[in-house]
Amino acid sequence: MKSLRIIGIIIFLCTFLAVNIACGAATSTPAPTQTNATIAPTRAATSIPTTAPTNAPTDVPTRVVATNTPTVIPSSPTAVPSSPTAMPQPTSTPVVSTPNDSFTLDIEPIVDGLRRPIFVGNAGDGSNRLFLVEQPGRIFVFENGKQLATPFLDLSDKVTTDGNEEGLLGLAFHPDYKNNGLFFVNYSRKGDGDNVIERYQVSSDPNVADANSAKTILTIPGLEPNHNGGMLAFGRDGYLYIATGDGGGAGDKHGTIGNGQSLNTLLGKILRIDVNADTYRVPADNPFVNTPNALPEIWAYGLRNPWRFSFDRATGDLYIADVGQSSYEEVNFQPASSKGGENYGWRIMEGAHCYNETDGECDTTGLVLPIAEYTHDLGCSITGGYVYRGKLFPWLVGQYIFADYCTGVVWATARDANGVWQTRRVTTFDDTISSFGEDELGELYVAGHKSGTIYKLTSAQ
Ligand SMILES: [Ca+2]
Repeated sequence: MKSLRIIGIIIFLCTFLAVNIACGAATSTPAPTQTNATIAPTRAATSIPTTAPTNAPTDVPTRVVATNTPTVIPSSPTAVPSSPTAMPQPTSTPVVSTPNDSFTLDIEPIVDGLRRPIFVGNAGDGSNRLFLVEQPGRIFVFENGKQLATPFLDLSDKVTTDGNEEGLLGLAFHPDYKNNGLFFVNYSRKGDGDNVIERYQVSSDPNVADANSAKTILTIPGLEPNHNGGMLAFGRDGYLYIATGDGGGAGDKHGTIGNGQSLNTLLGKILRIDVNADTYRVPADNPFVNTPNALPEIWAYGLRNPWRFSFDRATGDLYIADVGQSSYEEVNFQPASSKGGENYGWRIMEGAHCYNETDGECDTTGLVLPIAEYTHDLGCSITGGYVYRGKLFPWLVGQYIFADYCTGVVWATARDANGVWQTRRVTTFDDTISSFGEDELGELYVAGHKSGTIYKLTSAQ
């Protein structure tokens, strides 16, 4: 299971979720020691996997680089007070276990034969079914230990996969799905590559969605084929959170300050909207509702390609894994008490390091640094996971699990007794990890992108 892959393929794999120039960079410097958020490299670059995947991607982004700040036209949002459906509150006090180095994680395949799976989700309706998302556009139900033959939804005709990072990228079920049957998808649209957030409803068959129920909620210009973000998730406040990439290319060379730092574009952000109406609304307490020339949908900014984020189901804390440029992959944290508006730094910083230094200056005032980062000596593209709140592994409870797409290295992050974030490497998975997923009980799953396999997380001692 732990065989090695050729280092050359790392450069190739980088185009997925990461950046075109990200992975080949051999100039990464060792992580500095002044921040306790830094993960010290624990293995040399020479231990990067050395076995080539058999179906390496062939699609290369070809669209022209945009040189101007894009014009973003949201579908007539209005900042009005609203009454979102509240998520259930946690019933137990969150517990962070003490890391125990005698335990490690493993994965056990439960489904194979999928086409480039990129997400595993659940409907929160008490069925504990899993919903397996394929990048080319299909969603399958996994129930009672089996994948159902008929897709839950097939968006293949709408979704483009021209770019390696394009496709059906995100899925989230409405907090009241059990009663209203509504769910949301995020995909790259065929034709123009724009990112579309669309609402659907289940049919009279609980295992098949009504393909004709599509309602477009929000369209975000895709600019270039890479950096599309993709993640959708509902917070405990009942609002839909959306991850958007910085518009693509490399270095966020859009406009004068880049899209990540511009409050005038939806790109390079976490957005927060109220979808309890056919036309989405902007929550009145979004951080930039009253800021001139700022788009009110923005919840947090300064992000490059926050492919996967998640809420801790016990605390409501938000973890955002942001794919780096050439040197650093990072995990960002936002406590549940946050009022939003955090600037996570990109393109001023990459991880905890100055990136876009103009005339030798790097103004880091007000920027929120990551709680963990790793260099490209250890991988090429971060895949954010979840804070474990399941029952199978008491030793893992309260720890945030994430991985690297290229190397399969998996880490766990949590605060120690002094409140300092500590990150340790827990294992290495022999697959390209495109996403984690959570079932209704809080157990975790892993999507193997190239292999087409879904795994359940298991523990080994
Ligand atoms: Ca950052």
